[in-house]
Amino acid sequence: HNKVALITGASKGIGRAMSTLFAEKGATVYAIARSAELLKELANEAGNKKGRIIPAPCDVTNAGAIEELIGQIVRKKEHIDVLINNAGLGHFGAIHELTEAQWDEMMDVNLKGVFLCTKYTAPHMIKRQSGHIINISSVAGTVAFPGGSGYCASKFGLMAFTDVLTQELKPHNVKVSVICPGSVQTHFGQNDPKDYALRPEEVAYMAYQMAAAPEHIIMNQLIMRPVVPRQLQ
Ligand code: NJP
Repeated sequence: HNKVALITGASKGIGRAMSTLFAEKGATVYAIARSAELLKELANEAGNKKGRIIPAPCDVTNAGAIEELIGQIVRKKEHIDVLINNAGLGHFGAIHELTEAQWDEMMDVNLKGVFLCTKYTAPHMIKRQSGHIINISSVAGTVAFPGGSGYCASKFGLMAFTDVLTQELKPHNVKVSVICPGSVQTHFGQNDPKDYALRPEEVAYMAYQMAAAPEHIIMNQLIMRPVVPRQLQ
């Protein structure tokens, strides 16, 4: 509690569940996503929690807007304890079906958005010699599969980015972690999620465990998958 967390992709799915849980635990959450209305609703729902959710409507691919948002938070003398880079999306299909616009959107949100949020947050964490950056990657960042050319490339890229940051920020006492979930029941992707898929609250629970771990412990990487019922295997 009394911690400040920036969570991207907070309007839906995993980001929404993480924002709610962190506020329940007493954190001040800056909820970042493009849908201002959804963020407002989320903040109102969190009204009776120990912490609070502050809507921060912003597109993570917009460098100027992200720099301004993070600058504003820091100017308010808020420290940033946790940054969760969660905003992301996937387009799936054979290579000849994937459009250039879909490719660019995945690279922009899944990689450039993470770069920008991290670039403007890390200096404050380095200054305080404290902080935690948690990236939400995917099992698709550890195992490639047909139809996932762009998505897997973006998430494998995020794994490399995470690895570099872990090494760069360690001397400054800033933790860097990554969570790689399997299927989660959210708005993600084109298909209806399987009913055995992970629930967003379950990913949020694990993100909270990482962020709340004792100072001397860092959980670097978590791969979490749903247990698929035997008859479907
Ligand atoms: O997806 P969804 P998830 N700027 O679609 C936001 C990874 N993952 O919760 O801007 C700012 O319900 C969007 O908000 P809005 C996945 O790769 C998932 O499942 O208002 N925000 C919304 O809040 C991703 O990294 C599964 O439209 C932007 C959020 O992102 C993370 O989990 C499996 C934005 C997406 O909510 C969360 O995805 C897996 C932008 N430019 C990994 N663009 C899974 N669900 O199965 C989008 O392995 N957002």
